[in-house]
Amino acid sequence: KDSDEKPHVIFMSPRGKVFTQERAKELAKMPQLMFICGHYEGVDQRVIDLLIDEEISIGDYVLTGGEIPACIVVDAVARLLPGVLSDAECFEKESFSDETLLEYPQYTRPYDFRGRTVPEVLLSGHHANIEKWRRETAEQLTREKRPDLLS
Ligand code: 4G1
Repeated sequence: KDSDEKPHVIFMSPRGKVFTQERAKELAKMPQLMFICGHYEGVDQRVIDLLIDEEISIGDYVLTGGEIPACIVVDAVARLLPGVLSDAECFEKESFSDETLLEYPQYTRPYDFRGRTVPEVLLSGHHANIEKWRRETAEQLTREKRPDLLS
């Protein structure tokens, strides 16, 4: 966007609050973002004190730098901006952007892979049944693997 707008300055740091989809949505509304990252060591404390608007972390593990965390934030924010996703991706985002659920399993060709076949309902052409199968499978998968997402 217009480069004359004051950027919201983000310092990527393990000291920050952990990045979430909620934060991504808020950042997507800002006219311009700027990322500051440490590498090997941190960043001069005066830069942190005087220049940054917020600190964000992507999680608790030791890294060599904040550049990859910044790329992760950029990726999550960019896909929320108009014109970034293709029509197909956009449709998928709308039709199943529950975001509180894991994604349902995907199948492509061939029909039979090492004896494992594609679920019949997906080949039926019955779109309401396909939708129902996807929702139910996504819910079951989320309950099994990430029950924390359901609360
Ligand atoms: C103490 C992880 C240090 C790391 C505790 C997530 C990690 C930036 C991130 C570190 C960084 C923990 C992040 C650590 C990051 C200076 C340069 C900081 C790299 C640096 C859990 C090294 N999300 N890590 N320190 O990794 O920048 O954003």
